[in-house]
Amino acid sequence: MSRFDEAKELYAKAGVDVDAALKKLAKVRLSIHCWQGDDVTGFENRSALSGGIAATGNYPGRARNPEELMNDLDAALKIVPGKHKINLHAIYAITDGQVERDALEPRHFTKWVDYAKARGLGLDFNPTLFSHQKADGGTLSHPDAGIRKFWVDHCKASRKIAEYFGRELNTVSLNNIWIPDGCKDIPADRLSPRRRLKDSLDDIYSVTLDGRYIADSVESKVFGIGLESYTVGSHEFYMNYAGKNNILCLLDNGHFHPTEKVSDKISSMLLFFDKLALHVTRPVRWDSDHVVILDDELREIAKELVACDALERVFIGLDYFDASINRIAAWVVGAHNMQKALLAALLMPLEKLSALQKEGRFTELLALQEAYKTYPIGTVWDAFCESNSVPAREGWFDVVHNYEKNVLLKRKLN
Ligand code: RNT
Ligand code: ZN
Repeated sequence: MSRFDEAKELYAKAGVDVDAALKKLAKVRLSIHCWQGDDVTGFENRSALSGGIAATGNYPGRARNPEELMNDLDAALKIVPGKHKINLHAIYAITDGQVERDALEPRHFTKWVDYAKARGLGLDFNPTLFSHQKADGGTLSHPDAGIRKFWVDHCKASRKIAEYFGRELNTVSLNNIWIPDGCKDIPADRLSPRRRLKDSLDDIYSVTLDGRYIADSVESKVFGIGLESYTVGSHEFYMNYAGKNNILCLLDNGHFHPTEKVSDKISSMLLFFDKLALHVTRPVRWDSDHVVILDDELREIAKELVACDALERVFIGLDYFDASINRIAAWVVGAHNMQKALLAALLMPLEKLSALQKEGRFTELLALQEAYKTYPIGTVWDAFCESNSVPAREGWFDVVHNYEKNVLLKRKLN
């Protein structure tokens, strides 16, 4: 009997159908963030990354143009099992000469649509409300009406682009708004900026688009670098805004207090919203956006999605940017870990465990949950990779290493 068959038998005894689990896993489309490929730089030739976020490190081989970024994405996608989506930011528009962000149109993204079509991928989208001189003192909550309008127009433009992606690629494209607006020190007035943000959002969402092709979300945050004391778009702000306006409230697991867990929020969100949008990252001491590893919280997030039977109701976006390691490996490690966490959850006999909880048999519940952690998940993962023509275990690393040698190290940054 093969190792895989043995593993299947073991899982069957625990009440888990491995083939059914793999089928469900194969359907999950992750939204893979393009911005890991170039440290959130984009193609605008503009100022450095701003907005209270930071990509640290100077690993060689950053993608410098659309062609390089697409090639690098291809290199990563080849070793991530399954069909996925690419998450774009407005600064990745492919234009002849500079186009201001409020003037962006679907036609500035046709090359990405061609790229996605040729590979059977979906596309998600984000307006970029940072790394721009008009974003220095705030964006959608800025005191100056002219600056607010510029960003409102940018967000309106970006929603049209997302709808275009959805229509062209026959998917629902998520358009997620995140703004950096906030204060370094104690504000005198917390209310007015939030009122202005609310008005800006009302304006942005006053345009009705086709829900078959676009979903809208707003992303909250607790603080940014240089914006430590006040964040206009806080969690309470967006939860209320999203709930009242029938859009999605995106949860980024780097955007909460260190002991506050997104995994615990998922069931509550799903009770009140049709869909849920996530940014999966790894905060180390702060919103540092380290590469996602298979840690307890990632596993718990995945377990909640599976336990709530929400795999078809969730947009799972990866969101980290590590410039200190090979960027293709960073994509692969994070995507694999998200998939492994989902697989681990799909391989748990959750109904049996829920029954134990209901019956108050908590000793058994603890013992079993711990026992399943060392079941042969790796063997099932290897089989999943092989059936998707992806090298099993760490075999993919050689592929990345060769790509680094042959492609990345030949790029000279000037
Ligand atoms: C910033 C947010 C936001 C960004 C991307 C680049 O803290 O997490 O989602 O990471 O839009
Ligand atoms: Zn995020």
